[in-house]
Amino acid sequence: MTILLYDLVGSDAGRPYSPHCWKATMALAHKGLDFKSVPTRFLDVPEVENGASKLVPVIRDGDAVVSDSFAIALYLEKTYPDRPTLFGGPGGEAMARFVERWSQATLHPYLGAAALMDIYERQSDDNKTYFRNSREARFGKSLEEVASNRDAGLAAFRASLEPLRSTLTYQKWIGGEGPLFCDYIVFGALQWVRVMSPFQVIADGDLVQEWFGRCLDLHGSLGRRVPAAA
Ligand SMILES: N[C@@H](CCC(=O)N[C@@H](CS)C(=O)NCC(=O)O)C(=O)O
Repeated sequence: MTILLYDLVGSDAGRPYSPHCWKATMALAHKGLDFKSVPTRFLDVPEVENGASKLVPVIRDGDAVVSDSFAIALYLEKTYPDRPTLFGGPGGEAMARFVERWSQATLHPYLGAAALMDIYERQSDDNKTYFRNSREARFGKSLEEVASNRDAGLAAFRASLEPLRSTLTYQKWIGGEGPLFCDYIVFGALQWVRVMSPFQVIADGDLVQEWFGRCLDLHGSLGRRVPAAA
């Protein structure tokens, strides 16, 4: 049976962009499962599966409804153990949690701010109002103020990728010999910006950019089906 993935989009339904939804997309593709992305705008999220979650991604797999990207990956691993592994065992699960926390703490604040105005501009009018009000309440300042550090913060952001860059001198994937869910966690963060903003966060020639290109090539170049934002 086809799994449904409620996937965040802006005014262009063909441009899913949420970092967390991309993690779920790549996890489903990694498992080789048949799934269908359901384009979901911010204001649609409360209606998803009768209010199953305030956030997407949410998946429906038969009778099972699962929300939260990490919980979705764990669910897929448990439910489809004969498909390619997303974690490589319990130790891999625990380490993927570290990568998720690192990504949230180190990557998301800068990337979210860097793409903020582009994400805002790519919403329909009613979703723009929701986005501005909810984010300004969260940040305690205007969207424009949050986004204003983009250029000044770029060098520090690139430097903060050094643990990843250095890891990639030892191995091709964060997961080791092949990609695992930990790769998709970081991929999702960078894909968020690629899909919504023309701003170049990683320099050409950077090992991180090369790894990101390899991620874009995975699963029939799934990540490239959405062109980079122009
Ligand atoms: N921890 C969650 C975070 C999910 C999340 O933050 N989703 C955002 C989109 S990136 C969302 O649904 N936001 C809805 C809203 O802000 O109203 C996960 O990993 O899935």
